[in-house]
Amino acid sequence: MNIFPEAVSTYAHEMDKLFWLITLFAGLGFFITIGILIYSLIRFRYSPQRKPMTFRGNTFREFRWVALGMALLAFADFYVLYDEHDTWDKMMQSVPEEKDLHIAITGRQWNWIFTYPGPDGKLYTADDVIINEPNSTIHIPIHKNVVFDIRSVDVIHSVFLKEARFKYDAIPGRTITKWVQFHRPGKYELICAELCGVLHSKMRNFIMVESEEVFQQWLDELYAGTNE
Ligand SMILES: [Cu+2]
Repeated sequence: MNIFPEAVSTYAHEMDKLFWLITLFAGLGFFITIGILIYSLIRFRYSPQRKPMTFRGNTFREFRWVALGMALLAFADFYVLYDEHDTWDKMMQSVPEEKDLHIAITGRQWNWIFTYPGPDGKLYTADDVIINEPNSTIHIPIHKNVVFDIRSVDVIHSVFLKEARFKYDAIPGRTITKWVQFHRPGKYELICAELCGVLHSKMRNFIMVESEEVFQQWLDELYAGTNE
C-alpha cells in the first residue's frame, strides 16, 4: 500500500517499511484491546434476570494477563529493534564518510538560510556563500551524499523533505548533522514542520535535484553571482 509521496532517497523505502511495521504492531494492539472491550460490553450487558456477580480478586490470575500483555509489547519492541536496526542506524546515527556536499541549513523566523561551501569546497571558511531569500531554491547533485548541518537562530524549526523521508528538528544552540542521498531528479519542497510562529506556513523553500554537471554549472553561477 502506498499512501505516501513518492520515495526518492536511498533510505526512503526502508523508512516506509519501518513505519508500516510499527503501524502493524500498534494496530494489532489497538484492535485486540478494543475487540475485548466491545465483546465484554455486549456479552455481559445488563439483563433483568441476572444477578450481579460477586467475586474476590485472584492476584496470580490477574498478573498472568498483565504479564501476557507486557510480553507481547516487549516482543513487538524487540522485533522492530532487531529487524530495523540497520535502517535506524543508517538514517539517525551514521553520517557517511564520503561527504560529497556539505551544506548548512539555518532556520529563522521565517525563512531557511542555506550556506554552501565556497570554491575551496570547505564549509565554514571565509569564502562560504549564503543564500538568504524567502522561498529560495537550492540545488544538489543526484546520487551523492549530501550532508546538512541543521541549526536555528531563534525557535525550534524542523527541516522536512517529505519525498526523501528526511525530517529533523532545528534546535537553537545545537548543530544536528544528517545526510540524504536522492536517487530521482526533480524539484522538491523543503518546508518547516514545526509550528514556529505566525508565518510558519511561509517557510517553504525548494530543493532541485539534478545531474552532477548541471549542479556544477549552477554552483559556478552561484560563485560568480550571476544566477539570481
Ligand atoms: Cu516553522
